[in-house]
Amino acid sequence: MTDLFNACTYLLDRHIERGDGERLALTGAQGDVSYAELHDRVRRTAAGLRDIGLRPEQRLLMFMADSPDFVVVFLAAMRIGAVPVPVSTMSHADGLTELLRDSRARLLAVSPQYAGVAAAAAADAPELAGMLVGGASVAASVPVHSLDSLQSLDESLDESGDEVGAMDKADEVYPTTADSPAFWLYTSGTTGTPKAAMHRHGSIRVVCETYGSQVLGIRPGDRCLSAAKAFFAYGLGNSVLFPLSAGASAILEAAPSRPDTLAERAREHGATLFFAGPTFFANMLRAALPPDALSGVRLSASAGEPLPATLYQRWTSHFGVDILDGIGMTEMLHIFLSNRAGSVRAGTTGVAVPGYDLRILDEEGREVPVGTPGTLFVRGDSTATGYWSRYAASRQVFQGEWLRTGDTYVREADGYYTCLGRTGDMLKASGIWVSPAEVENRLLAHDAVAQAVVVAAFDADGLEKPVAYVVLNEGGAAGEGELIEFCRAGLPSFKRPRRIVFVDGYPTTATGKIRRVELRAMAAE
Ligand code: 3SK
Repeated sequence: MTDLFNACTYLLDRHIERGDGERLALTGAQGDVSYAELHDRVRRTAAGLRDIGLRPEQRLLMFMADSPDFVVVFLAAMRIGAVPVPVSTMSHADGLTELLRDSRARLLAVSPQYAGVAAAAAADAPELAGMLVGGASVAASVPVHSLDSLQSLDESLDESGDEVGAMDKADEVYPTTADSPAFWLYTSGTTGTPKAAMHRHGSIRVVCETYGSQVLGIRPGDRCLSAAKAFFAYGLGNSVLFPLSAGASAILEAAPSRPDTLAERAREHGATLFFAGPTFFANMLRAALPPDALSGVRLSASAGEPLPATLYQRWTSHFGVDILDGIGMTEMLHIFLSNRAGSVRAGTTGVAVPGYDLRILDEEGREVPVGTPGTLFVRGDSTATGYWSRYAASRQVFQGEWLRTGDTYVREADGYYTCLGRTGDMLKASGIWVSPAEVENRLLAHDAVAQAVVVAAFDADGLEKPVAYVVLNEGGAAGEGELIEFCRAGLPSFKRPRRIVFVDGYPTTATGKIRRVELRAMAAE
């Protein structure tokens, strides 16, 4: 018989069984929650979810801010074999309706600040049977349950002395195995319609025992603070899976991430691990935070996009904290290629995380030699089982044991991997492949440049040429001609941008990735 395994008990009950219930699990503006309290709230919520009719494998869409309630609902749903689906809290009502309809969710759990948007979205979701709202009440087209009363349901039963019902019932963990469906995460990449990557209970243990334990070295005394929110795979690992797997603590911040507020949270709550992406790291420098703003942090991690070497150097020398740049994917749940503490090579994504295999293939599917660019493929046990109801897209991405990342990479002789951009973002200038990342890195080496994104645009002859969108540093001054000359001086001339467009920021996806496709369209106008 296959062994039973439930990700909720893996993340939570183990600490209680070891007598570590008094340890701090969650902290932040909404207060402290110990492992024992979290365990209790999760068990009550699990029983409450069952009572209101949520069944194994049914989806519960979570439109929730980073908060103790987020963690409780996510774990409680998995405990009863249901499938939580955290989605971006930046969605508008029509986007949320699309996700409700696509996932055919039975329940929608909402933080009070999003109840209005959620109620509007619910009106057009025929499979939805109820809403679960923390705190506030809201009028909706489906029955609305309060998260607080759901958690107190079993308390009243307990008091009545009914020992067989109440907490015994709350203790029932649905008999899942490592392969049972656990949770979904939507991804649309930088283009395209949202697709739900379906993850197994076992994937959670895999990422915790590989990247969490062997790269971050996460331990009970750690306090994790993430600029990426928990509805995003990167944030879910950083703020929920890794800290709970290790008996460590998560610092949760419901408000949108801003450099000043996160620095304040880091100080207030003693962050030791800090997670963000390159744009956030650049914004921290622009916010002119003092060098000791992250003095308690032992390590930072970056993902989402490649971290340019110059940004790595500026940030680490200002804050005195190292950054491990890595790459993950929603489809792989978390980071599978990363730099390691003590052997960072700035500008690279490092080496394979233990437990993952990598290969780089050319357009004909042949492995390329060292130093030759190609598309990166990854293999590992945290791979999603596929996309929900997307057969063609699943076949393109999940290729047997291997997953096609869609990123162009090159492996150097020393084994380090360097990202050259999304496979579709590479451009050909003068008939030679140009990596946008290489031109961006050159621009970033200029003192006046804070951020740079290079895309392909056609020139007057209909030939593809690089165009750069540049954000200048606070007080930085540089003209178009100067930056083009700066690139010509540091790169083969054909790689220099032919045009520089100065901007204040970039169009981004819900998870903060730059929408290059939009910049390409702008460059073509
Ligand atoms: O974008 C990434 O690099 C990433 C990292 C961790 C988990 C998920 C993603 C998409």
